[in-house]
Amino acid sequence: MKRALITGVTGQDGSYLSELLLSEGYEVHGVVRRSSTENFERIADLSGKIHLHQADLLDQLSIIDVIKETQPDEVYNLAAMSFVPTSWKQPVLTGEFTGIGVTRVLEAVKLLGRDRIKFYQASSSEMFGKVLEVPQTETTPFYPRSPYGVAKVYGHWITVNYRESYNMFCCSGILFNHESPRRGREFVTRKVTDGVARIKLGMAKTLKLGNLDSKRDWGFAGDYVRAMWLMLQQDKPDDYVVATGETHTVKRLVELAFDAVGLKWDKYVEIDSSLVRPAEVDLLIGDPTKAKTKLGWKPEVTFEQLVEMMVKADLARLQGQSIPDFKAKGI
Ligand code: NAP
Ligand code: F7E
Repeated sequence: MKRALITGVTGQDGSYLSELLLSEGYEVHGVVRRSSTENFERIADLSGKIHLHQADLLDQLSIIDVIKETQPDEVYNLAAMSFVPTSWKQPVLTGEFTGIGVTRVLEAVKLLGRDRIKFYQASSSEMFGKVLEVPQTETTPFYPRSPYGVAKVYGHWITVNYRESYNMFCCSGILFNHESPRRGREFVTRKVTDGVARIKLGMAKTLKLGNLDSKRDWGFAGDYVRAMWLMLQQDKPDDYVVATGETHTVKRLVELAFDAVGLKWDKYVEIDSSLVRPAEVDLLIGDPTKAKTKLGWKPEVTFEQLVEMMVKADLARLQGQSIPDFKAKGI
């Protein structure tokens, strides 16, 4: 039985990846950080099926201890401060978690299993920022536009560097935006689907948003964790762009979400200039050709299906119904 260790197991991707690995017969271990209240909502269904360990990406020894204790075959480094606006408010902390934190995990892997443990780093399309090429591929130069993007560029290159310096099996997945009913409510897709459901149910009157013109390449998180796993099943480590190859504006997202409940978006949406970012990433669109040809990966859920799935899940949750089971195919 293979053993996997996931940092960031309580996050959106950590929960989907845990389900995938369990279905593939893995023993799954997850890193959780200590807090005064437990934040295990997304992995509540996995209680008793996965093993949780306290550690923190800020604390080198805790990462070494958890790898020593769990002896994983594969380490998925998903933990990060992942909300872009917060990275302008807490740039130093973001650098520590999202950037240097990667080195801490890599150092622990190097110390305890450099020839044996495969490593996945959760890199991001935010590294492309003010894009220098459209669509973006594995060879597109980076031009990050937020402290988060800058920290992810560091995480990407340190992963490549450990692969080249120590011949370690290290992969960087450059993932474009991926969403689901488990997405944090501050991210725009979930903010919109939750807001639309509240308006439909008479629990809110308006929805405040920032830049409606920015464009993103949005996919379904359940599809994207499969790409992470596939990267570590190859003979050689490499880096891959994971995206749908389609881009949509925030405005289109809003239209689709309101359409799903039969309402007209322009009656409810208000622009709040405080939500516009100091520097924006205007046009993200990824070219997933390498992931398609080398990993045999492709997205299964379309943008329209994703928005409808998220609106339905938020309506069900707010009405106290059980949330439909939106697991990815094969999970
Ligand atoms: P998420 O829902 O925000 O989850 C982040 C996880 O990191 C949470 O489990 C969080 O724990 C944990 N964490 C944060 N700081 C930590 C620390 N100091 N020590 C240990 N754990 C810590 O993010 P996600 O959407 O699942 O994304 C997973 C990864 O992929 C992140 O690295 C993100 O930057 C990257 N990424 C995401 C996307 C996307 O569109 N979703 C795209 C590209 C890359 P708590 O629950 O305790 O807060
Ligand atoms: O913003 C615009 C906003 O916060 C998307 C993270 O997972 O994906 C995510 O980062 C767009 C931006 O995600 C609001 O200006 C308009 O252009 O959902 P978001 P993000 O910043 O793209 C990348 C790939 C990651 O790696 C990150 O970890 O939507 N937008 N109005 C808004 N965004 C938010 N959050 N809230 C608004 O009201």
